[in-house]
Amino acid sequence: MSAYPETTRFESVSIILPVINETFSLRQSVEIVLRDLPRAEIRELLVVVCKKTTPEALAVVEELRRQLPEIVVIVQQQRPFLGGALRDAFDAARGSHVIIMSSDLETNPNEAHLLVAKSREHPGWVITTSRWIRGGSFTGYSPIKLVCNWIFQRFFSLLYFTRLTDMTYGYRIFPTKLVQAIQWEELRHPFNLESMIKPLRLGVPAMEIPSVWAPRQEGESQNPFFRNFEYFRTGFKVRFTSRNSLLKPEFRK
Ligand SMILES: Nc1nc2c(ncn2[C@@H]2O[C@H](COP(=O)(O)OP(=O)(O)OP(=O)(O)O)[C@@H](O)[C@H]2O)c(=O)[nH]1
Ligand SMILES: [Mg+2]
Repeated sequence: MSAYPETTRFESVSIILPVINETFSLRQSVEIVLRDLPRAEIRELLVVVCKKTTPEALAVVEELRRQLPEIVVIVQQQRPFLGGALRDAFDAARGSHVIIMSSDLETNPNEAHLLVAKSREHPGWVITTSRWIRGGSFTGYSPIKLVCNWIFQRFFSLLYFTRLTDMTYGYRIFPTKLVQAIQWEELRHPFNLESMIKPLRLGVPAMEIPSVWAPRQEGESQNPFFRNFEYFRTGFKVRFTSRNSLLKPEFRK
């Protein structure tokens, strides 16, 4: 049985915003979280950029850094893809907690303060969002994607004996010490699933709050549809790996 480092207090949050082609969506995401969260509780906004980030998006990132120099931290990602971006930001985070979200408005920024509110009540838990529970919804999701999503969710909840209903949706808050102790492997979008199932297998408590999903209005996704099937490989691998190997070597028993 491996013990993960526990967190007993909420102090502040590092909000991770990976950016490729978002301009007004990124600006709006930042405005909304600043409006809804007490400034003293925002440790930093970790804006993650890479070689693929467009000049228009970089201009907005730079403008935000000039306007909010004390909280905007630009992370130049070293590892590739979305999982790489989030993992690099985990390493940089200094708040007691981290939120992973998108900057394309598909993870509704109006809900970030609700994640923080639950995290204050349960600082040691992973608080995650679901579009499938009461109060959550999908608008403008293609019917085929919706059916596949439902099947994926049922499959993963059975595989992990959990009541969670939306484990592939990457919008959640974690204790920073936890994510810095886990041995992450995924570099692409299946990181969204890995970041839920590794805490689950370690025995970290988790709960969901509802989320209202709407499609992005600018730019396009970095995740072609067929790649969604790679989530199964991640799901199986993590389910049957030894629990001890889920943590970085220095945290293993
Ligand atoms: N820095 C960085 N950001 C990324 C990378 N890949 C995706 N992002 C950003 O991460 C967020 C989520 O990525 P999307 O490609 O929209 O993925 P998604 O919405 O989960 O995928 P779909 O549901 O398939 O559309 C967006 O704000 C992207 O711009 C990456 O390699 N590096
Ligand atoms: Mg998206």
